Amino acid sequence: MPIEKITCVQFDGEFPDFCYRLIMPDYGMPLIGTMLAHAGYDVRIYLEHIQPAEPARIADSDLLCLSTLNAGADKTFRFARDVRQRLGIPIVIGGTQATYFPEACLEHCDYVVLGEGDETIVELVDTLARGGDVAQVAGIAYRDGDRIRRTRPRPGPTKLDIIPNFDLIAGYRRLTWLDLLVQRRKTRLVPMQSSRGCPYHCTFCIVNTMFASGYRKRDIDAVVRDLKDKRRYGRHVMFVDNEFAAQRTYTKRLLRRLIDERLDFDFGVFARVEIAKDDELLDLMRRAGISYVYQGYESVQPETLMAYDKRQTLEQMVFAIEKLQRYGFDILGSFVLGADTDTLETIRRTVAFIIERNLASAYLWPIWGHFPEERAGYQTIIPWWRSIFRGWAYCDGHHVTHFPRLMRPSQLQRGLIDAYRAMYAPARIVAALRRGRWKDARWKIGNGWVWRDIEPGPRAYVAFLEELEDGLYDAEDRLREDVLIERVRRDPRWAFQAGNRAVETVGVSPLELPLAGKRNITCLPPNLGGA
Ligand code: B12
Ligand code: SF4
Repeated sequence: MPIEKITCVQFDGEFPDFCYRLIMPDYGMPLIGTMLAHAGYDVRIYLEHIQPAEPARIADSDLLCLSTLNAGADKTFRFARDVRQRLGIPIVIGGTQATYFPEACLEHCDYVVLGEGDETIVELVDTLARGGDVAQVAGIAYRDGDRIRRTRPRPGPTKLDIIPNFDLIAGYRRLTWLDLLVQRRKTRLVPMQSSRGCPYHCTFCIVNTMFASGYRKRDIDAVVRDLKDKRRYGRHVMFVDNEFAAQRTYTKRLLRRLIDERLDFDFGVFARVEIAKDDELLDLMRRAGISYVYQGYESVQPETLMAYDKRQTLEQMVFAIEKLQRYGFDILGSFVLGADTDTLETIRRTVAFIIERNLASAYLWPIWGHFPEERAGYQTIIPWWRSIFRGWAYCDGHHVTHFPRLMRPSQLQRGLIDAYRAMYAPARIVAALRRGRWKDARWKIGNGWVWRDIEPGPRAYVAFLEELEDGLYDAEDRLREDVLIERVRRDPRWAFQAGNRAVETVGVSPLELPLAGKRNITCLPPNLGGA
């Protein structure tokens, strides 16, 4: 089929999230668009929060490429359904949602690109354009009659040299303070990448299955060229690397180069607590312009840290916080709550820790348990019969989507709401100002503002959770799992059923997956076997 014009579209989640008042293109979609543009196609990219897709361009396209996280999936599917029905344009979906739930996507599109799509997308589109055999394209899934076929996996790229062209993004430009004010935006950030993947294997994190080819660094010249290219969009840059300093010798070389280049950026990075042991690294980070560090602390409870296989201790966390604060970094702490070892007391202790340690900001995520995460066998961190699935829109990191073992879902949900309120309370802002930490105060004001937009969703959801959990917990708020399993057997309506590649664990070849809905399970509970 002739392919000339390709339109790439990415929707936001259905509910407000922490990007709600942010202008920040994702790194993935523009990269995919750029690969296609380099291959000679006419590409336009629409990111919903920057500029919604223009109907005339959509109607004039030969192919649509969509990218979505879980939270935007329903919206993406509605759009894809509409385009298919009215215009019949072929559609490819890629990104996190597509990688883990290809069956769900293939109900609304023609091809799914699994995992890192940099090389796959060009090969797929070229193959379609010349009428070739898509079965030969590694790293995709597609419908073949009433079956879904996956082609052989494709390793992620080893060279990450391409500079994404942000000019392909409709309406994207450098914003002035006046623009931000008019659009009621908190700030704008430019994304950058210096590495992909992570050498660790935390059980709640998707990195090892999403970027399955392991930790890879980008050529330093490419990073510098990319930064110079992006300077025209602003000076606030976030490195989207999963772990910025996983190989410290490389990171130090990169930082020295950034210092030499005098690029005048303000950077933020994601980095583990180990960086605190290395003063030379911290000094270079400061001198290169890194002003804030997002650290995954995950839990203040040692058993939970062990269960997450985080490979860090509470003592290391405290050491890192003290050291990073001494160096003048703002710390954004991230915590994952609702593990089988967590109780209501864990939430209280987490909030106390955040306040006591004066973190500039913190993010509390309820476990999202439906990814097939475990290295061997793709087991989910939370078994499917303990999942709560009301729709993709709720899988956004703010709604509780599982039955915790030692507290009710509604208690966890309320605990999270109260925690955010406590963290961003006016008293905390005043306390930061009294300590002379203006930037700390600014984080709290900004995130407190966004939290006010986010809160109504999770708050309204509490009533749904209360109804759902009725009868499933004992007097001490412990989950009665046998009762839950019995109920799921009778009425699986709210249990997550869109499982896919974890079906491998029950012996179905991923190349011969039945269509979603027929045998869609993520793993088998011991006493549901064969049901
Ligand atoms: C950096 C980051 C952020 C930053 C920057 C976000 C941004 N706008 O860029 C911040 C901190 C602001 C953020 C915010 C949020 N994030 Co975030 N974030 C990440 C992180 C660490 C890296 C993302 C990244 O840029 N990777 C690098 C690029 C190159 O990879 P990529 O985007 O996946 O793209 C590749 C492939 O997916 C594929 N691909 C992607 N799209 C397409 C499209 C087509 C057609 C094709 C063929 C291929 C393809 O090819 C690309 C190149 O290989 C990921 C974790 C991860 N995935 O590793 C979480 C992650 C994406 N975030 C997550 C979440 C939940 C959020 C929030 C919703 C949290 C909240 N409630 O506020 C918000 C909102 C995000 C939004 N609206 O975009 C979740 C998503 C879960 C899910 N499956 O949906 C992740 C996976 C973390 C997690 N919990 O495990 N995030
Ligand atoms: S949580 Fe952080 S350290 Fe753990 S695997 Fe994910 S990116 Fe790596």
